[in-house]
Amino acid sequence: MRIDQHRLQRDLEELGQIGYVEGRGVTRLALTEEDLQGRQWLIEKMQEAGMQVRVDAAANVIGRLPAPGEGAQVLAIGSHLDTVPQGGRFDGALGVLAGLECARVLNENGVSLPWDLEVINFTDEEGHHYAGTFGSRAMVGERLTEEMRRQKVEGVPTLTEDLNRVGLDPGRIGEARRDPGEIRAYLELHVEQGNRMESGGIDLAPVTGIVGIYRYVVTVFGMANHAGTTPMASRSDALVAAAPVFYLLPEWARARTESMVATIGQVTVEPGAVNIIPSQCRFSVELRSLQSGNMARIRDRLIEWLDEHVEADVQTVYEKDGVELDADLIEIISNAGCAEGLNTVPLASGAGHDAQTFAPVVPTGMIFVPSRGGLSHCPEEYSEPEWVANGAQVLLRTVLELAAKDA
Ligand code: HGY
Ligand code: MN
Ligand code: MN
Repeated sequence: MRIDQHRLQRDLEELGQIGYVEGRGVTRLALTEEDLQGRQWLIEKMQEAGMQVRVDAAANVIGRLPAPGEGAQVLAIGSHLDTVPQGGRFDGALGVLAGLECARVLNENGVSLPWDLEVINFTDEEGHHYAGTFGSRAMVGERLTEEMRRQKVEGVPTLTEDLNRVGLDPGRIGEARRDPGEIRAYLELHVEQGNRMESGGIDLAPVTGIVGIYRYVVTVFGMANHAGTTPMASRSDALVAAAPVFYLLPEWARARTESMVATIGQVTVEPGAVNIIPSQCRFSVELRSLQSGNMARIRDRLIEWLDEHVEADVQTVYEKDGVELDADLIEIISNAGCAEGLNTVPLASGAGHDAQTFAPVVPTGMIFVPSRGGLSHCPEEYSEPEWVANGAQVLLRTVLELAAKDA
């Protein structure tokens, strides 16, 4: 049984046009007009494939191929259609569309599985509203009420506002929760978003673990004053006070281990006028490592430095620990890759994924295919049709292998 790689390619290209702007890649920020268009496109494709489709209380789009008989567990295949600003057309989309393709092929071949098969598009994986992986965390029952009210940055609605806007009742978010015992396994196909596979000639990677991600917003305070009449010696310039952190943080990360990374991706200055000395400098701090201890030590070192040198406030956005993925699924995916004649090497993920949410409560497996030049979260993000087809075919094989095991 083979996936239809041309149909999958057409889907990726068609979906890739939604939110696409020449030279600026694809932008489908969670629950914006473009994301809603992508969702509607997916719902129609799922219905064409004979799936029952519903939208849950967290706005997750769930397509279902029911098993014969009642009370079966669910095998869930998922990822996300939302993107980062000016992103690519593979991050997230590949996992959802490959799941859809598997459902089609299984349905077309009249395969009856021992569980319901669900294909899920999770809401706001990328953290447009706040912390990311929102839809999957709602599905495992994380308490999200407080987070849903938080505004990440000026101009971006809260999740509460956006869920209301799309006709959902944020007060019923708890209804998105699924009992982990109901889910046999969660599988996610994703582009690697790094260059180890292409440069290493690796065709297919079972993912062994996903990094932890610790995120903070730091605000350093100074005092606004006239940029022309205030002597340098009597300034309290918030940007100048914060500046050493922009150099020190990466140095601290470099000094730790290879897998430790630290990023300051957003910096804003207030009041933000050319002729006013900044009174506030607010910046994001993101730490990632497979070992949570690494992140905790850098977090503590940063707080210590801030306490010693400046007047500052540190807000914890979230602290997600690293996870290991299911050993049995790693083996099944490895065997499926080898059976397809692919150079199959297990790898850890430096990117976060919805799989990270499920791994602690449900057997979870992830499959990587190469990213050209290791590029992602940018318009240049690309994976060859052959790589895409390999990943989808291994995903299908993994489903069939699990079905044979559970029959
Ligand atoms: O940030 C990440 O690692 C993921 O792409 N959301
Ligand atoms: Mn991403
Ligand atoms: Mn992703």
